[in-house]
Amino acid sequence: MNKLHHLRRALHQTILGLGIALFSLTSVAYGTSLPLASKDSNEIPSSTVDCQAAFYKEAYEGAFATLGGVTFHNFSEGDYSSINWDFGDGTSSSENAATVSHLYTESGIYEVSLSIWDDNYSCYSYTTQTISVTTSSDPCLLSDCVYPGDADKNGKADLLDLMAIGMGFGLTGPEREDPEPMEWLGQAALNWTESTAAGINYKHFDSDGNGVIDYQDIMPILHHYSPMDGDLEYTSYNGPKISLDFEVDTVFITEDTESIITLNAGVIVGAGNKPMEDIYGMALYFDYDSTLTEAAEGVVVNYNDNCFFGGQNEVIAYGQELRNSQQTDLAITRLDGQNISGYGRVATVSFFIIIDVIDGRSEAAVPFEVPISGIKVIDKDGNIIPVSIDPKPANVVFIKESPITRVNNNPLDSQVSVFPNPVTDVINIELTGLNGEYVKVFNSLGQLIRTHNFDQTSTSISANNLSSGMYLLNIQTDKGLVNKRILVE
Ligand SMILES: [Ca+2]
Ligand SMILES: [Ca+2]
Repeated sequence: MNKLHHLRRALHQTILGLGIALFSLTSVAYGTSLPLASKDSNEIPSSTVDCQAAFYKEAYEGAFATLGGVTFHNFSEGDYSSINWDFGDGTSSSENAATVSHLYTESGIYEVSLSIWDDNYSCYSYTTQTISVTTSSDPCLLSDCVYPGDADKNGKADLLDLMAIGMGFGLTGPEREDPEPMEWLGQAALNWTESTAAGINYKHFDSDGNGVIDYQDIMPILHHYSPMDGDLEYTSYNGPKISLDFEVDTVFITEDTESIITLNAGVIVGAGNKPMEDIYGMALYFDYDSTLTEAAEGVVVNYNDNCFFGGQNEVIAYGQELRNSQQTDLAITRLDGQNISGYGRVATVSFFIIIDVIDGRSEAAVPFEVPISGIKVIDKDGNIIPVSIDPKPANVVFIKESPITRVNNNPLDSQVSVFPNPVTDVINIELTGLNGEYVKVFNSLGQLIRTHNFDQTSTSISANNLSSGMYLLNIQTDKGLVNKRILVE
């Protein structure tokens, strides 16, 4: 291996020195010893581990090179007696020599394979490599290039591309020539046999270029990641519903509230009367005010292992917190090529909220809203399944009780009276030694119900339109704010 490695490096330097951009010349392919898929299956031996096919390729130096000449160096090992080169352009050679030269007459990407065996078939080995032959310095003129991580070919890498990996999971095809998975540049690649319904070849799903679609292909997506975008183009009013549901709707903040609290929300997919039918993957993102969440790991997504989508080993589930973009992306996909139907909670999203930040806000009630901003649900072939979302975003309201606790310390508090409490008809507010400016009335969800102006030192607010419950009054005076709570019966 070391020798080869040095040789590869030397070759690379030679080529760079010559400034020839015809071929990438640095890869060596090793075969694995395979049971022989023989022309005559009766002759398949029990053991075939005696040889290993290997070769590397080199642009032919001199004038021949400009025409597409390649020299193949045979580095196979073991006691083999027969050999076959398939140059990928419809020609082949059985010349058993240390080097074999071949002239390609057309630009293209070719899959070159080398098979070796002996007469008894006690050894058989096969290896393959992709090579590009072009007189242009732009390899993307040869094929629609792979940008590692952009499986769906929309120009960026995000969790929609992770769904593509779920669609093609386990499929194999030609390896990419000299793949650079961590480079965001177009890489020529041979087409695979399979394409999606939308006409995207599966080679784009093999983001690391090793010839198989699997977990390793997630890394280039994350490496080149951009936040999901797009809006709700894949939603439909009648579709099964997807929602984010908080476990609480109101959090009352007192002096005893912990400095960080956890808000959990379920990602609810479908319902008993309208389940999801024949789905394979889903991706969505939701927006939130990240100034309220912890800087490190402010949002964590946990897949629900017991949900209808499948157990941990049957899916890829991934949450990507993007604090600067004030959003978290989420994707879940199956891996086995089979659609699934069902409904229920598929994941839990935990937001870690900094209470000091909420305390520092001037409002008595601080809403934390989390709208779903993008969503795409697909079946196993990549067809879109329209779903609906709740027009009203998931939300939790933080209501500060601490200012009320501090009422005793608020010198203005005794100058403001609110009565009667509880109230049925009319809320009266009277000020002593203060001039009123306005009153804001919040319900227990923290929603602003109305704003009411003062007639200098007093005002009356009808409670007839208010449903029963606790209300918070923000009473703004010329000398400061006073909060009062009142119960409407
Ligand atoms: Ca993409
Ligand atoms: Ca791969």
